[in-house]
Amino acid sequence: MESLVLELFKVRAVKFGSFVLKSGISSPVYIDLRVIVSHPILLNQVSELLWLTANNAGIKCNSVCGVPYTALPLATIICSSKKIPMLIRRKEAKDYGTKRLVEGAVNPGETCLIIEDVVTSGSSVLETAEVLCKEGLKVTDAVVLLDREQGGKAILEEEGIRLHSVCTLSRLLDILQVQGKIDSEIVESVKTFIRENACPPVHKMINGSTKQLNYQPDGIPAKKPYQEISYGARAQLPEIHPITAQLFKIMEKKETNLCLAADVTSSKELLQLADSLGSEICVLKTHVDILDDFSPAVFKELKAIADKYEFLIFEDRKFADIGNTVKHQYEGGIYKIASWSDFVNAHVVPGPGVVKGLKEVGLPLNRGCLLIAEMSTEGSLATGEYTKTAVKLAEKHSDFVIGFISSSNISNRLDFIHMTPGVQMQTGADNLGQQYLSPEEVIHKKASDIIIVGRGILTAKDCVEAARMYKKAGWAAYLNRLLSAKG
Ligand code: S5P
Repeated sequence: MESLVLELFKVRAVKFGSFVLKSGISSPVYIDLRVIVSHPILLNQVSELLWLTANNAGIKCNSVCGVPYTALPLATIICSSKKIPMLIRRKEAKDYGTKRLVEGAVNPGETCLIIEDVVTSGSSVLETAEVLCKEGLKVTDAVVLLDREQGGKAILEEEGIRLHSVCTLSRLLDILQVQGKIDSEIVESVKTFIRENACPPVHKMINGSTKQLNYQPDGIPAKKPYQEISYGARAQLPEIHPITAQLFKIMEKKETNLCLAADVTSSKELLQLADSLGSEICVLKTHVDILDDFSPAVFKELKAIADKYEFLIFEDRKFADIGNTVKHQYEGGIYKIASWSDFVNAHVVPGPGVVKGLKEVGLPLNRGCLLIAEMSTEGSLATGEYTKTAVKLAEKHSDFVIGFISSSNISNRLDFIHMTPGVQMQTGADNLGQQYLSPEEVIHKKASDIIIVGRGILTAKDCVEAARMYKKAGWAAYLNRLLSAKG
């Protein structure tokens, strides 16, 4: 056990320090066992220990299923070396074909053992058990490499699943302290964190009705309020999307949270604007279909200007069709948006299909997408449940969705970015339903991250001067927000 723990520490699968989790909570320990796939000896050792733990507990099973994704290779090694049939749980059913949620030979009535890397609240094990049970399988036991001792064992027990762990977090801390890798102060801070963040019991019946789930998807209960940290710190969040990380870094470096809505109809004007306002902005938003003289060369040039001044390009295409159609609209046609736009946006009115379609094109290109959760216009229907559904959809697809178009902060997840249109110094409205709030209101009061400004800059006598003013106002509002958060 000691050698295993030391090895996990050495490969940085367990880290100590200050880590802001997606939920906004600051944790003194960070466990990421995904890294072990790069260490084949360790991978085999972990698989062997998981199996040994199952044997010592006298578990009998007909098949083994690893909780996706980290435990998949572990289950594969166990099944291959011990000659046991494996089952693979899909995270999402395929859109076509068999639509199966479990791959492999499912024989109803048989018992399947679940393998997991880390258990916090037990929610991932429960989700997998739920899917297996729906297929008629029995799940009585789960084996985990590391139990964080935050209540997962008791929660699973309540659902009739015994949890066996190779190692617990307190054992791991003891070993590392004895071996001189961490001091007593770290041990105490981690133990306090674990105590204070124990998960409340879950009332979810895997074989029957579902009562209310009162834990967060990442297993950390949302006890503590939203934590305010800088754009720069958010760029460093674990598992943040590369586009969001890049954007936060640009914002911090250039001290700007201004996105220019470059709503002009000539390419020449677009390029001139990009060149003269490039140093004031973090994002340039386009509506490619309002250009009278579009040509692919223009966007090559725009990309070069974006690189020169360090800003991202956001095509405000507002996709809103079935997955198959938006895929073509994003990738093809005359505009070939995916080839030049760092991120795009989509309405959620068609449901998850629109995100899945865009993702098929955008994910391999490392692009991102904002979901339109609220709109700035009078009488907008994007409110209440609609907005909440957009947030849930974003959480489910956070490998591609980077945040929201919204009038305020609608998700506590610090890795999501909020961009707000309808911003002018002079609050009010235009004659077509657009409504305006001030940068201070949007960034400080409503805790959004980026102001999107079009006519406030474009119709000014001096666009550069106006952009500087909005940049300054947006940044001052952000500093005010950080200050108020400090108390
Ligand atoms: O709800 C919205 C969403 C967007 S993306 N309201 C908006 O106004 N927008 C866009 O923001 C709109 O398409 C336009 O490009 C920009 C606002 O422009 P302005 O001239 O009113 O500042």
